[in-house]
Amino acid sequence: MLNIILCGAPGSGKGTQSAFLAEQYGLAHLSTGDVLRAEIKSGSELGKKIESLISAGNLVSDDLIFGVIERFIAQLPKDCKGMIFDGYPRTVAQAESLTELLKKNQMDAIMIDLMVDEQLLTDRLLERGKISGRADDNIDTIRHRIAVYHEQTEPVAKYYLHKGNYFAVNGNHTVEEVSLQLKRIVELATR
Ligand code: B4P
Repeated sequence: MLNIILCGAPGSGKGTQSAFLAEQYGLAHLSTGDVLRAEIKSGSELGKKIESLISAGNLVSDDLIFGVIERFIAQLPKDCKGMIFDGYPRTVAQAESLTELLKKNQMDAIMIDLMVDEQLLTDRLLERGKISGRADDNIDTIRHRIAVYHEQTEPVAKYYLHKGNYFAVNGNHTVEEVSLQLKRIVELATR
């Protein structure tokens, strides 16, 4: 089974490249951001709590995310070729619980880190904000999200680096060039 964790700062292209990898390798795609936005759209009480966190540029709780992941893994079809985790884990606690959960299911994963310069991240998110209607795609929230990323998500890269299944990709290039780099890494990792 090919399981890929795609990490990176906000706007690094996780969603964009996960769609490519899911299509290329026939993987089940889980975007925790999409699941959270769907909960907001449902208008539930939980969705309202999530909305206030996301629109302020903060992460939602590790417990809530873990429930999402458990449900996703439990409902995978028997013939599933693998999974792509898009934007998860975002904290070391999330990474530790994912390692445990995968181990319990006799699985493992490789982690790919999309590295993008800060100015480019901001430019991309502001551009996306023109059409996305997302409450977190404005300059103040973007700055806060990048700060949260440095504080809470960057240590996740070190966690996987120590585990020995870490790959970094230069995400400053065009979508097609980044996809090509990802393909090379997946082929190298699965050889
Ligand atoms: P996410 O939905 O994961 O999204 P993101 O970080 O904003 O963007 P992504 O990296 O996917 O960028 P995209 O491909 O769209 O997170 C949203 C929020 O949900 C988080 O801030 C957090 O509050 C919450 N959340 C999610 N997961 C969580 C977790 N595990 N724990 C706690 N909270 C969680 O690309 C951005 C733009 O750039 C697009 O417009 C795209 O077209 C463009 N682009 C992409 N690649 C490009 C390239 N190579 N060149 C030019 N443009 C490019």
